[in-house]
Amino acid sequence: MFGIEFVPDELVLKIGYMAKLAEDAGFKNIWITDHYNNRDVWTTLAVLSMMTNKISLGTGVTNPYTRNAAIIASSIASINELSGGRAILGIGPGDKATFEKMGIDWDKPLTRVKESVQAIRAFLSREQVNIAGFKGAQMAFATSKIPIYIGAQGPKMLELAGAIADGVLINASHPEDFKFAVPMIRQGAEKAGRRPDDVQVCAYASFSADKDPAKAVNASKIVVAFIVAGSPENVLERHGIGMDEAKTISEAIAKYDFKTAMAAVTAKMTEAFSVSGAPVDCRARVDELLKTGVTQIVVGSPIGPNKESAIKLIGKQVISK
Ligand code: F42
Repeated sequence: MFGIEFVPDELVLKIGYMAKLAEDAGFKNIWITDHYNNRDVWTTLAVLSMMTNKISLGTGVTNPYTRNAAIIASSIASINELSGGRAILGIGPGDKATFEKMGIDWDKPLTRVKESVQAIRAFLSREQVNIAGFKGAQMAFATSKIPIYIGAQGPKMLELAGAIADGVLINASHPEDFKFAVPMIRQGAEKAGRRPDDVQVCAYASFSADKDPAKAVNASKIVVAFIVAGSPENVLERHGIGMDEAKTISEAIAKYDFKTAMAAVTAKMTEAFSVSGAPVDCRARVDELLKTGVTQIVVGSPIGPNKESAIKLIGKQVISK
């Protein structure tokens, strides 16, 4: 199954137009990112609810620091009502870098995600909520069941997702990263007495497709540069990338010198941190990912050098293959 990520960094109506293209191209799920400096995720999902008919619509991902869990429950239930039962909640600990700029203290992220998911589930079942700091709060309207997916990278967060979530969204594009992550998710599920197969595993990948493979790879470079700059040492090591190479990129990004950052992105880096190339190359990588236990491929930024034509191309030559 294929999903697609949209970053609301352009007009919400434009995203609505691309969402409809994605639905017609055969994607089953749309994930909208949540960062304070882009358009609002809930406004975007409301518009998408009206502009699409059958595709599932999710936050990919919201967090319990910038949004209170009761408000998240109310918002996702509203989207579920508006879309005719198509809502999925994606929630994660949030983005450390943006929190620092907002003056938000990233206190106990694992615990916070765990308790928030439990509270949101209780809110959606219209229970009186007395956990996670709530004192008897309760929703005034009912909703049908909404799946909850957790955005996770770290071992403990992956295990938590296996224990309590309906699915996991993992920001990675290479099979080696899933060989590391999938056993942790399964272990979390088993420890919690669940069936590991009941937890969906989504590869939230940096994806770039074009008929011209060189153009596709080139379009992925800026996204790959940011991933390399933000990756922990053990992840870089897993892919044979040196700390010195990563440092050149992160120093250039810190100076907003994106030209230097992109020039320092090597073929090894695009191979490790993106699914990019001609449709046939992308399909080959998709098949490798599916073999590791991945159940949904999320086509993430940049999608391609030209988003609209890439959505159609992926529909015809990757999804339907
Ligand atoms: N973040 C956003 O803000 N917006 C988005 O739109 C977004 C999309 C997205 C999509 C997929 C995805 O996988 C991630 C995405 N993210 C997005 C990023 C996400 O919110 C997280 O930043 C990212 O997943 C990294 O989280 P992580 O899994 O690495 O978890 C962090 C918190 C971590 O350090 N985890 C550790 C681990 O091993 O998993 C555990 C930390 C721990 O145990 N902490 C203890 C606790 O209780 O929290 C406290 C320990 C102590 O000493 O205090």
